Amino acid sequence: MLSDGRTEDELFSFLQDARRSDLDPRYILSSMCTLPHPVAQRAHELFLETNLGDPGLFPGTARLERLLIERIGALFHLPSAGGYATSGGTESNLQALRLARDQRREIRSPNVIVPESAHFSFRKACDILNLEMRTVNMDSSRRMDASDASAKIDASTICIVGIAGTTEYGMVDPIRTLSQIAEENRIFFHVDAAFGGMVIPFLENPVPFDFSLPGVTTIAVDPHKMGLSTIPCGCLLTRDPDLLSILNVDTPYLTVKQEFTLAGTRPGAPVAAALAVLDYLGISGMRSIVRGCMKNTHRLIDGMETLGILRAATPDVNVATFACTKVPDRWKVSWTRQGHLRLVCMPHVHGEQIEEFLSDIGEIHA
Ligand code: 0PR
Repeated sequence: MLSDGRTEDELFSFLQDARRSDLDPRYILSSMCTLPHPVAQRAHELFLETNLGDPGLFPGTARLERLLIERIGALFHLPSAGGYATSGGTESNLQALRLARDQRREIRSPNVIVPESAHFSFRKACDILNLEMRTVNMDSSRRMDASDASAKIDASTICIVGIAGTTEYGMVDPIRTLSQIAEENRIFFHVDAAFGGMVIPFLENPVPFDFSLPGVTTIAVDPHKMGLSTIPCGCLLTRDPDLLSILNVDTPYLTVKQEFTLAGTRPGAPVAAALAVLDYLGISGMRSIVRGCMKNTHRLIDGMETLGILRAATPDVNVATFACTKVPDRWKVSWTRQGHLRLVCMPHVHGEQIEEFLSDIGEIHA
């Protein structure tokens, strides 16, 4: 029940109590989010009340959103890409499929080709948009089997989805081959790089996954994951800067007369935060963060295998998986649908924690 109000001290001790029940991030090895970078926090605070849903009131913030899309577009080899800041991967994936569907309105029972490894957001999107989801098998490396994808395409296929950095095993699908298949069949090709989009460009040997491949139509990427931004900040990028306009609805009483976004009110704060991190760290700063995460991932795999706990995959990004069923209690880990132990080496997971984890798990597996 709503009270008659309470003192600020009382209120904040109540809030801090709740906060103390949240888990200590040092022991969280299951999350694809991380502690926001200090410049992200500072930028976020500066933009608290900004609403990108009515951009005419916040032209400065709206400019930052355009800059964020431009920066990521350039990182993805297409500075002229279109796009906007979403609430995260789920919204980006939903909007991408919506674009694909609305481009092919003449198709009566549309289907989408999605790898088995896809994030569950595709299930939600297909449900909402009334699309048939055709699931593609994995190959032995846990990447999408491109020939199975090809075999599942028919005249009612409106979209192929590839994943650059799978949620469970950290694999990058054969995006180049899928791009060719999409081009040959003239089908919309969406790349879900929600996780990998802020990792792959900063690797020593990046695999092609972006607009450098001519078949790629749209890309989802989340600054609130490896971009060290505050939550919520995802981005949907489109090769054609005008593509999103097919989703336009009239918004007669706003400062802009049409919008293509899913949400109406949209926070500017995490967008400013995402841009702040990218501009502050730059390419070399991001490379160094990604290098650290990959180093920890490889050390974790080596350390576990030395203990006799074998890897389930050799990942392309910072997700490590193992044939293992027991983990010491204080560590927060996750398990894949196939029952593998899954550990994500996010920027908040430092080398010391990896060593501590290895020593803890070594004790129970001795
Ligand atoms: N696409 C991929 C490849 C993803 O990994 C995720 C989320 C999404 C799309 C959906 O993104 P949003 O959750 O931003 O809508 N991957 C993580 C997952 O579901 C998200 C996550 C983050 C989960 C932190 C737990 C957690 O503590 O596993």
